Amino acid sequence: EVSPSDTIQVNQTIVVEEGDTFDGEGRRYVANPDTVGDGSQDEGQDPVFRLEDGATLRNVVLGYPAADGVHTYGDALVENVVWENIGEDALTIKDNGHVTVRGGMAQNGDDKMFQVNAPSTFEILNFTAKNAGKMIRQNGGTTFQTSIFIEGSVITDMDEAIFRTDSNSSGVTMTNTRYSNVGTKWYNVQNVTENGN
Ligand code: DGU
Ligand code: CA
Ligand code: CA
Ligand code: CA
Repeated sequence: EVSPSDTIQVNQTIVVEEGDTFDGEGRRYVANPDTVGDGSQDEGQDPVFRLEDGATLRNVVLGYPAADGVHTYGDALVENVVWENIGEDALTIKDNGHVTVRGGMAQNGDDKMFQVNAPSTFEILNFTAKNAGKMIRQNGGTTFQTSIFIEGSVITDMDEAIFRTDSNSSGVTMTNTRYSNVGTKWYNVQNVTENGN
């Protein structure tokens, strides 16, 4: 049985090893601000979770402070994960891979929600994204290719954009998604496909 008091303070990044699954069973995880990160806009905070290639993270609530959120190294599945208060950012693609975020919600980010720092396919399915600077940002000045797929999601209150990139080769396909108040929506994105939004 999981009760609302099940909040776990993380003193050191939790590493989900290659091919492994971490199931939080609905528990809330918060960063120790002194050792992991205080969830401010300071760069260089540690993530709460680090997902190695082929790892799955599911049924986790990331509470305040969420430090640098979740880092992925390769293929990853992030399922039914809720960010109650985004830290420096919510999730970063740190190494090449196919990353899927399915179900769950993220809200209240001062700047970025999802940060893409490596060539990737990034699928966001049945997700709720609320109140941030931008939902997805490919690392500024980078020209690698990332292919974004957003489907069956709800996106509200982005100051700047849903997706911002500086890469001419990156693109987004958004399908059956509801959105409002998302700024420029596609900020410098050269390849956009939309269906049923
Ligand atoms: O160029 O790489 O904000 O991963 C500066 C840095 C910066 C990253 C990014 C992130 O863009 O630290 O959080
Ligand atoms: Ca950052
Ligand atoms: Ca925050
Ligand atoms: Ca970051």
